Amino acid sequence: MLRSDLASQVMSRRHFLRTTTALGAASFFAGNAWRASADETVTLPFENGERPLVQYPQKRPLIRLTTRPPQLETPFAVFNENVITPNDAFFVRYHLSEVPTEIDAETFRLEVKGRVNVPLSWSLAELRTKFEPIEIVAVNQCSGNSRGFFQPRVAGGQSGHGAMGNARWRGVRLKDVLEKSGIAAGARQVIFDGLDKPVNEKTPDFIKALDIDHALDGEVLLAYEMNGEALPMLNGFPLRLVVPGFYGTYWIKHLSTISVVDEVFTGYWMSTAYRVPDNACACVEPGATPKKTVPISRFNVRSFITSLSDGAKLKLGQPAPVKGIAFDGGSGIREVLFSADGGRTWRAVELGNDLGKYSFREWKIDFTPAQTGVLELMETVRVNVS
Ligand SMILES: Nc1nc2c(c(=O)[nH]1)N[C@H]1C(S)=C(S)[C@@H](COP(=O)(O)O)O[C@H]1N2
Ligand SMILES: [Mo]
Repeated sequence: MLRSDLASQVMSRRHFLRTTTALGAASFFAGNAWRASADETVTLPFENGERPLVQYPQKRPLIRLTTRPPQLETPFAVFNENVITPNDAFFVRYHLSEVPTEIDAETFRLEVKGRVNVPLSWSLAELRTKFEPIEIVAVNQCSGNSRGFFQPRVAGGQSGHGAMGNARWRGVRLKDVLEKSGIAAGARQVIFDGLDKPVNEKTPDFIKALDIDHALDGEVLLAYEMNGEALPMLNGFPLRLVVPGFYGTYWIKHLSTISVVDEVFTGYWMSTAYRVPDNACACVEPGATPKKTVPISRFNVRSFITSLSDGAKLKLGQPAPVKGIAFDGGSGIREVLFSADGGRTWRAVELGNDLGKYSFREWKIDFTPAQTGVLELMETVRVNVS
């Protein structure tokens, strides 16, 4: 193996699916376990996983985790249907219960203030016409995605794998907007606030910060469109931050105020919540507590089998092509390997269209069960060397 190959071996945590092969049994595909039953509930495959399936404005029925604030999860079968997650199926996550339900796009303004030479405010029309429009396909994933599967269980929203989505975002560069104001000396971070509010004054407002260099890297967008349409209200209408490769917590919705500050911002949602172990894998042994933490940042590499659900029954000798998705924090997917025998043998999958290093990358592989019994399907991912 080449040295560069070794350096690129960032493997995802292996993802297991246990599948049974039986002679003559029926096949179940595409996330059957996640479908709504007649009484409008779905049961996610972990303890206390029963959830109502509820329809909100501009959304198809989604899996509801909480009511106030609304937290909705995408039914997993959606990820098998299209590499781009449709707007009406895209997950919804809020922290504060005063969520805007109506915003006048004509009078809306984005304010830019703090350590800038000229504080400015922009209408949506100005953002659309006075700046170069940029498009990027990028995954938005909540850091709590898949938490329901954690062993041991941990506190927080018990999501299945549906607190993620991949969309084509259109907007303007944060850099371009900041540069119109001019960054003043001593700037260290940029903080972002949206129009949603806490109901109780003791709850800290949801404000997030990025380092000044990150804010000026040209990749962070102020997005006004998602998949060719205005953002759905629940996904941040009329303007949201898009931070490619970074967890969704930074993707501030209904973004209304940008402030440049000369210190490291210490608000609750940066200094207490959304912190991860300060090491290369952002991980500790299950059940252990990290000694030192840092604000969460880029996605860890992940992959999913989307065409089969856990416990699916396959027919001996009958082709059951396996399909999935992989993504990471921006290195890009180089190779996905698939095993149908619990990791004893591996085959490289066929990667789908490359929609950019921040997008879901589809993959597929032919597979025909050749023996009866329980099969352990696994994938592992190699990302590009940066
Ligand atoms: N204004 C505002 N923006 C927010 C949040 C919030 O509570 N308020 N939550 C963040 C978190 S933690 C996530 S995971 C993403 C979810 O984006 P979505 O609701 O569009 O799927 O929004 C982010 N932006
Ligand atoms: Mo999140």
